[in-house]
Amino acid sequence: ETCILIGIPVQAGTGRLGCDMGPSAYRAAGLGETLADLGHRIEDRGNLAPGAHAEKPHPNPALRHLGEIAAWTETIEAAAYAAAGDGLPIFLGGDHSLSAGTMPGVARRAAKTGRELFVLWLDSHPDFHTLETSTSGNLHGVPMAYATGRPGFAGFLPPLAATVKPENVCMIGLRSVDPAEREALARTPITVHDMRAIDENGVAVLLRAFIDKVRAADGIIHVSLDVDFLDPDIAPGVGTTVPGGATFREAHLVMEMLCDTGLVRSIDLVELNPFLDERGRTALLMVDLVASLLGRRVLDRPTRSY
Ligand code: DIR
Ligand code: MN
Ligand code: MN
Ligand code: MN
Repeated sequence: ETCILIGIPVQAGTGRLGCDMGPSAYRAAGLGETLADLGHRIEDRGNLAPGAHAEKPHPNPALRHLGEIAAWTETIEAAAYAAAGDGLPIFLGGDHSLSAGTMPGVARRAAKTGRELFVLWLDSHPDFHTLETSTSGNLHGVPMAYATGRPGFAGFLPPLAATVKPENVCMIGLRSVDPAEREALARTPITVHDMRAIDENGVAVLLRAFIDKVRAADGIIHVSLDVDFLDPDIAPGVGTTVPGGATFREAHLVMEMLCDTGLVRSIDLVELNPFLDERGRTALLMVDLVASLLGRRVLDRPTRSY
């Protein structure tokens, strides 16, 4: 497998600075070397940068950096489309607004190759706001709404060449959902599993159902992993910690089950904020999770004190 690392140091989608250091932290934590040790070919394409942009006024005065995020989205979509044709891209964030580019880009590639694209969204948040409903104004709260084609983005974010089908999206780990997002999610076929669903069923049962659905459609999987999917006790390096997140074993089990499918074709690693991290422990945990996703077996995992 050729793993293509693409740094996306976007932080304009969040309320606090530091996510721009994410790609460096993943490289310093040994992501490339770790995957190479597992037998993968590594191609590091460096970091993306947004094109020139002007800020755009929008009727929602809370929105921040809409012009900048639009410029990032255009660059990211093109890079994602290209990389998905060459190997397995791993997008190193950067905040979650980058998924407004990666999901449409890999969706366009999937459409071209005739494969059905599914998205596994691992996050405490659904990021399902439209530009109208965002109250924080932080555009990391909108990528799923945009990529699934909810209205209101035309003229602000780039027109979509390909959308993600909402019935192909499965969210696991939710525990911070804004009222407007809850109402909108109830009106879509997106599969939504909150933390209670994990507690009651175990994450394996939920993920198995999703994997069965992907297999039945002969589909491929894009994984979007937000650091705040994880419990803040094990992953403090993120701007929006929410208590009660996935445990170390729940997260690794998800990755191990995904690995067994062989169907993951692209991965977002988002919201890592190295400025808030404790001596790189969150970056190292994220690297270990990707290693589990790409072939490291439980008995081979090095003992690490994070
Ligand atoms: C939050 C999203 N619902 C907002 N927060 C996120 O700002 O609209 N944090 N995505 O990671
Ligand atoms: Mn700006
Ligand atoms: Mn998110
Ligand atoms: Mn989140």
